[in-house]
Amino acid sequence: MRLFSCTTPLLFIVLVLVNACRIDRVRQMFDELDVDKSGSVSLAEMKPTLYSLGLADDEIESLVARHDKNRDGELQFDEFVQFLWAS
Ligand SMILES: [Ca+2]
Ligand SMILES: [Ca+2]
Repeated sequence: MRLFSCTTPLLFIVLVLVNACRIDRVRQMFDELDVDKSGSVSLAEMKPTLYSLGLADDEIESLVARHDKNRDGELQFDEFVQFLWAS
């Protein structure tokens, strides 16, 4: 029980740091995909990367449409995070 109470705050800090690192990596990936630096990732910007993962046009368009919550045809950062979590 003592061990649990001592390690819980440490475990919490580690989990926060791990998640922060992941968000940094996701942000870096998003910024690299956002070639025109518009603040969102278009289909054209995503396709080369997703083609390299073996996805076809219809699969890419379906995936993006499913996560494009504001229906502007592009993924903003929050939509991109949801897109990655679902993939
Ligand atoms: Ca863009
Ligand atoms: Ca959008």
